[in-house]
Amino acid sequence: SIAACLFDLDGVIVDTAKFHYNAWRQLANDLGFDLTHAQNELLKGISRMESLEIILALGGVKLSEEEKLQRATEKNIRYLALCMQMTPADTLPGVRAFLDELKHHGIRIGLGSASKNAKVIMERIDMLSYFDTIVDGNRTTKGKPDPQVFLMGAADLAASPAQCVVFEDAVAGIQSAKAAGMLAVGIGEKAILTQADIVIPGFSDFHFQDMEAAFA
Ligand code: B16
Ligand code: MG
Repeated sequence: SIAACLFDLDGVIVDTAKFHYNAWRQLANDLGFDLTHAQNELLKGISRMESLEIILALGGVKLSEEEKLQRATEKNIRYLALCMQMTPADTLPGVRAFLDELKHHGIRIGLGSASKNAKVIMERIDMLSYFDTIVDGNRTTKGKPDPQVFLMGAADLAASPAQCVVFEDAVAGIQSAKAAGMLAVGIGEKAILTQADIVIPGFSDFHFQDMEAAFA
């Protein structure tokens, strides 16, 4: 039976992807090229420095290690400024109600995010109190699709991988969950999240009973 649920942050609990895109696009523009929406899709769930490498490769730009750090810091300052405009109302539809249902059924709740900004964002949208553990980019040494982030979450919650359900919007995140031996719910489109056990468009029409039925 299901003992714990592990949630990705960006694209599952809150839509910070649009802020990442804004800030990465500004960085690309500063370097003389543009970043398309489709290119931005490649960055979902990928760590900050890995994302920067992908963007620089797309633009055919080479930077020194020092300049990479400088640009990544600038990007993060811009990103955080955009995030600070958020309020609890920016939590994605149905998320709070679903977490309430999990609590009611005694399911333990964890966050598994690649972001180093996870805590400050969760604070901003008033979500910290729901979570029994937070695994973020400050704790992990291997990014998604490596299973580390979700295995750490399961260990924190004293749940075996097979008892965990992961909610993820990124291909790399679904791969991470499956590599961890967990059940994976994709948030988004079936055609993209092909390795997920089930795919739902969001939490508006998804309840504890639906999860139980899917994994009975
Ligand atoms: P930061 P998630 C990921 O968050 C984002 O999807 C990804 O676009 C971002 O580059 C990564 O966090 C690192 O974020 O720059 O804030 O450390 O989807 O794993 O919650
Ligand atoms: Mg995500």
